[in-house]
Amino acid sequence: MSRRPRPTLPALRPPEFTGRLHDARTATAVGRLLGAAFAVCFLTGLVSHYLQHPPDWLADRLPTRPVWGYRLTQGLHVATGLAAIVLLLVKLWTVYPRLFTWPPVRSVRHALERLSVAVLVATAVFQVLTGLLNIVQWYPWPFSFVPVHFAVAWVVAGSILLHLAVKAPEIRAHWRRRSPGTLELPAEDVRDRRSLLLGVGAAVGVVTATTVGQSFTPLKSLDLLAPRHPDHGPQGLPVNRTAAAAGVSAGGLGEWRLDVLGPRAYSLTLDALGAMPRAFVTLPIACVEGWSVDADWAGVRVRDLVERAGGRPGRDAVRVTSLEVAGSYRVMEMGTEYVDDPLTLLALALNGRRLSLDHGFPARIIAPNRPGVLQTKWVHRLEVL
Ligand SMILES: Nc1nc2c(c(=O)[nH]1)N[C@H]1C(S)=C(S)[C@@H](COP(=O)(O)O)O[C@H]1N2
Ligand SMILES: [Mo]
Repeated sequence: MSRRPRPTLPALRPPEFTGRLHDARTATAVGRLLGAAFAVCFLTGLVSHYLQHPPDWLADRLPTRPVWGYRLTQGLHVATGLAAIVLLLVKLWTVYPRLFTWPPVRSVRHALERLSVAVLVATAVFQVLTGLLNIVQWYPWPFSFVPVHFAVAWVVAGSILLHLAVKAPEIRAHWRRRSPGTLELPAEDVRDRRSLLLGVGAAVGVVTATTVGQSFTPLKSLDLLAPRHPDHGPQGLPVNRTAAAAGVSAGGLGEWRLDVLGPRAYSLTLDALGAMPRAFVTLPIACVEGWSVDADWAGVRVRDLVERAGGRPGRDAVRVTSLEVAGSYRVMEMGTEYVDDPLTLLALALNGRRLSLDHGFPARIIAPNRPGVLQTKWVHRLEVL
């Protein structure tokens, strides 16, 4: 009788990955697209941030042209952010086996490199997820979205730069399919990689096509997955914050007066305001949450109101206060470029009809190249600064 071999305990070994395309060439190809999406997203995010919170030296220099500038940059911000979700998932799939490298740490340099990748992955996932939830206006966290999203953007940007520096040799070696000095990759991998990249392109295409119509209105009929449709809302325009949510009710508006404070302060009833020279403009509302649409507005030029109060358009900024009881957008300041612009109105009518309560009745601001959050509704006071 032969002796059976003694069963041995399985050695503790890291898992093996036999699937293909977890290689540096695929990581580089997907990483390039992801890097481009993040770069556009970051830069357009900065534009949005500085239009909303300009430092003092910039506040009176913000350009009011092109009128659709913010609409374009914010549309791109949300579109590239959504595309980045797809690309990030694919990129993580490509590289996840490296999570199990053995031994986990080879040197101090290796440990630092892995730590930097951990920071990059965590912040990138955090950033696209909070952005996604923000466009559906769902805030299941205890912090305030805007400052945190802004701060983490810098960490993501810094981590990407560090990652590019650390991985530069690998990226260079795999930038082209046949970079000089690299091993020839198996032929079937080349074919499958092409299929993977085509699939990624198709997925990004579908996500973009079914969401971008929320701001790129020629594609609005395809807008199936975006939270907003540019046409759906009272007077043909979506509403972000309703009068009810802002604590503004029609009942309290009987006594409404517009107060214009300045060297020659005055008050106007709605009838008196309506009797002033009227201007007609077509301008978009471009919401930071990524929807935007053009509308026809009629109202009184802010410039005229300021002049009548003894202010100097082109030299004076204006503080605008809403009837809204509380909320971050109750008070807004507008730099001299906006005040002076003939397209900046205290609007009284939208798409041919008096403003509805949800769109800011009795009066609201509409200004060119300006984030939606600063197009203050239910205005009752202008202060020349
Ligand atoms: N007073 C006040 N005005 C406001 C807001 C607000 O919360 N309070 N929301 C702003 C936002 S986020 C946007 S996108 C626009 C939308 O205008 P609409 O609801 O008329 O489309 O109004 C802006 N005006
Ligand atoms: Mo908005």
